[in-house]
Amino acid sequence: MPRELLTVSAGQAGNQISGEFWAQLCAEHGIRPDGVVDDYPFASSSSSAPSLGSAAPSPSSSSFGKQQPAPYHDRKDVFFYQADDERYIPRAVMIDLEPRVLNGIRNSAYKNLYNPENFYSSPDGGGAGNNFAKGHAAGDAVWNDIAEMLEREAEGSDSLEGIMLMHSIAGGTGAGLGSYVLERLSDVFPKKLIQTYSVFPHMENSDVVVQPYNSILTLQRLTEHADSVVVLDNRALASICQDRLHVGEPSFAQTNQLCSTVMAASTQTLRYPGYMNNDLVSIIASLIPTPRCHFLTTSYTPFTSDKVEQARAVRKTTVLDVMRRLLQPKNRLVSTSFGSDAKSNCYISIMNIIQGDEVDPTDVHRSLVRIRERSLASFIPWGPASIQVALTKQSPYVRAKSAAEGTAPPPRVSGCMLANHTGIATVFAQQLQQFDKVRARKAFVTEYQREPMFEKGLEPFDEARAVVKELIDEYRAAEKPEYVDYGAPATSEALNLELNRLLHWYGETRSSWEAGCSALAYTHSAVLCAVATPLTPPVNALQHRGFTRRFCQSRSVSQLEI
Ligand SMILES: Nc1nc2c(ncn2[C@@H]2O[C@H](COP(=O)(O)OP(=O)(O)OP(=O)(O)O)[C@@H](O)[C@H]2O)c(=O)[nH]1
Ligand SMILES: [Mg+2]
Repeated sequence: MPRELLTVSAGQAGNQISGEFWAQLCAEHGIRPDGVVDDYPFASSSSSAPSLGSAAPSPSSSSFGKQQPAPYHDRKDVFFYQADDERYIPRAVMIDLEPRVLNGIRNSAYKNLYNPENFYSSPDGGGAGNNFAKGHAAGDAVWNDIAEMLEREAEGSDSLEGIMLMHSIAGGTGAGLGSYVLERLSDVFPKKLIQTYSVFPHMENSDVVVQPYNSILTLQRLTEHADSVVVLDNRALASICQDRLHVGEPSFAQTNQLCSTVMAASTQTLRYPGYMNNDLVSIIASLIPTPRCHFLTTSYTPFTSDKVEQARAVRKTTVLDVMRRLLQPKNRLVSTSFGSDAKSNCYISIMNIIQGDEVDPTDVHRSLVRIRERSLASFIPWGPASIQVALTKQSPYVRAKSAAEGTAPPPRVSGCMLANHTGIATVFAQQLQQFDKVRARKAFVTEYQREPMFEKGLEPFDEARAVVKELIDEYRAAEKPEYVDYGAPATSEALNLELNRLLHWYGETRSSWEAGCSALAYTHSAVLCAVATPLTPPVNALQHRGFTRRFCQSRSVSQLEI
């Protein structure tokens, strides 16, 4: 059964990244900018036919209709649905309070891809002027229109699994209206997973003076209303462009291509599924131990870009090289390797998604041994340290297209790491520090006081600050063994309540949850799980504490404890 996803993008950054993301998905699923499945030259040139390994036999020319379905095993329906004329349409809703960016998408090469009913730009078109409170207030006026689009898309799906919000946290629309949408989503879709891809501002090179206010107000909502937040940090994106791709002043088009590459790779196991990690809940649940610590960092290697000349070069890639590079801070899309407490920073969890058609599982095992020997990753002291590895196929469409067009082929092996890393607290702490500076001076608050949220005073700033401070404290506490008892419910009644809250959080019933867990424990092959080891005492302690069992279980069966 397909587990579909719906994307919602808000504001300039959100919509520009969304545009790139959908272009990337089209390329990876062989869908043309008008939604028609492309006639790829798989059959005409056997030398350019993608090698898919034994699981996917080489297609015969007769088996190639327009849909080219079976041999490629791609799930277009996770993100797209088909119109009556069989064109593929993105399950995407795009909203903005000013028309410029959406008009750009409406006039782009992909103008016929999207459902025109799924664009919402505010009729008065002024934007939220970098003011969270203004964007949030606009929510009341525009919510009915947005909710109608979302409900229509949800009703048109067989089994919608989740909603992905793309936005920046520093402006007015993506931050304020995006937060409003987040707050309402959990009412309208209480059982759906809510994941966000949130652009964090470049701290030293900020183009928005009131960014700290907007960021802290948004971080509060991301903490309280999202199940998982993938942090895309503009500072890290800029330094990857500078250091790895040799671009002095990267454009948003270039940084957004990095974002879309990582976003596509992080959903690769859903779109080219194997036995495990083929729905969002299984990915999120094994990375996130407690509801609040749900901010994920990503790394990717090797970055290539058709928008950057130097990044077109091909080099030799191996599994070990990819897995080693994924642990290097310079390949992270979050700048976490700084700050006085960098030494105590550690991983709570790691999932590596390795893409390659001929990856030898023993190479993965060897790489993990090497990572352990060299102590390349330090883990939390309160649970088993393990790296989960998911192997996936590369998109055959991308390879076939590059072969047909004579352009550089995609790397033989590439990797994306999703990680829960305590260093993320440093990013929040820096935001808080900047916030405290402007808040102490009450700088620029009059613009906010004009909006309903602040008409009774500036308390909403302080409430947001308190939530972000607690989040930082919890991530820092997670670096110590005593975290197992952090905020532990005092009575068994409270523990039960907490447990039920966690169950609700995954939108699952207790029995399917338990069943899912045992299925997870005994499924092997796809992720190369080692034989399940008995739960170690710390895992039992975590379960007792009410940590999500899937998190605990996935750690006890993952490939190798390091
Ligand atoms: N990575 C990336 N960041 C962007 C992009 N566009 C804007 N930003 C960053 O996003 C923040 C500003 O948010 P925007 O998305 O422009 O603002 P908005 O949500 O449209 O809100 P208003 O225009 O104020 O109504 C700044 O930190 C920008 O540097 C983009 O295309 N990519
Ligand atoms: Mg804008």
